[in-house]
Amino acid sequence: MTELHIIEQQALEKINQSSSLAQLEEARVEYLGKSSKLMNLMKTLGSMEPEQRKTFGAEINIIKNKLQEIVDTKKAAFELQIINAKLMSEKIDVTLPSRSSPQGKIHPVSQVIDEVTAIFGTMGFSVAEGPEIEDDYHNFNALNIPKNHPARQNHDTFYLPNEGGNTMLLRTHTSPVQIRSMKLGKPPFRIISPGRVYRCDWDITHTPMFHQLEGLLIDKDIHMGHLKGCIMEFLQKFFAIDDLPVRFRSNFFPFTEPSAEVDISCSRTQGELKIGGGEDWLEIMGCGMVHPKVLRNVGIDPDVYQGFAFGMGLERLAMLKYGISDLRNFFEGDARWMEHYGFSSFDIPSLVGGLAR
Ligand code: 2U9
Repeated sequence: MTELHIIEQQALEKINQSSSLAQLEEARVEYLGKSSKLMNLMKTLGSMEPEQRKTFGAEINIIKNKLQEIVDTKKAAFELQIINAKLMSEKIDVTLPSRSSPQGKIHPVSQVIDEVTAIFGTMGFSVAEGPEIEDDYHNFNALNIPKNHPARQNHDTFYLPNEGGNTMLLRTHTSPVQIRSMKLGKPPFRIISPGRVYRCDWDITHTPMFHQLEGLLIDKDIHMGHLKGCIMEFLQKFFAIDDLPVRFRSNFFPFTEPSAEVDISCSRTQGELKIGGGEDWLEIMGCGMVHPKVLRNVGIDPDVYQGFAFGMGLERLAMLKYGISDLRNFFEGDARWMEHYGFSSFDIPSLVGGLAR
């Protein structure tokens, strides 16, 4: 047997005996690597006669390719074995129920925003947004609340340093969003504006930041009948009570005329509040027909277009619908409170999703 065939036999033996990727690699380096016996034989080709070089070179190449092919096949088999073993040990049981605790929750205010938006969405309203840092023109003047108007005192405004001669402030309501939307577009309008508002007030029923949702509808031939119908539809859907009695009580707001506060029927037995079908009334939101001066301020002719507006506090809605007693807990970020009052992010938002919980 020639030296070449001895090397071939030894290589085949070592490769076939290797029982792991590491052993196979060791065999490959020994018999096919740069300083292997096979490669050393190849280096001797240069000193051979051309004819001998041709036959011996071809022979080495055949053996080298044969060994490489066996190594490759064996390597692929080992790799497959490793993957299969990994798949078996890391098996995932897709039928296991999900763990509930590490899952975050939807804050009740976000849930209420989604629910209210869905209801007004069915009535053709879309969501408008605007800045939380405002100037006093958009927050007050345009809404018929001029300087020194007593209504400004009620708003407990956080004032900021003046900017370019403008008095700047944190918006006290989301009404400037509607002012900006009307100045930018053309009637008709059907918008709702949910968002944060700020008032310098801090006690058991007031926090310096809370959430409001206001709505505005401007079109031709709009009257209080439309306002009442829209608000009743909203309240009955939101509280999931078809025949929920709703009362409109006359009030004053500078930006609407006439204006009303809206009450829903309720009962209070032994301190427990139940919404719908009682002898008592509960104030829930405010509304009115948009003041002609406000329409003129944004360039709308009140003899052609009229409309109504409404506003509500979202924490209050969440407290009433979901039985949350303390307003201050909404902003404390206590994970236990969120675990209890929050909503699953897997819930498909629906009008009565919260009640069916
Ligand atoms: C424009 C014209 C009119 C928005 C309105 C109310 C009545 C209202 C309160 C509810 C509870 C504020 O959060 S709260 O304290 N809001 O009663 N808001 S009408 O009227 C507008 C808004 C924008 C251009």
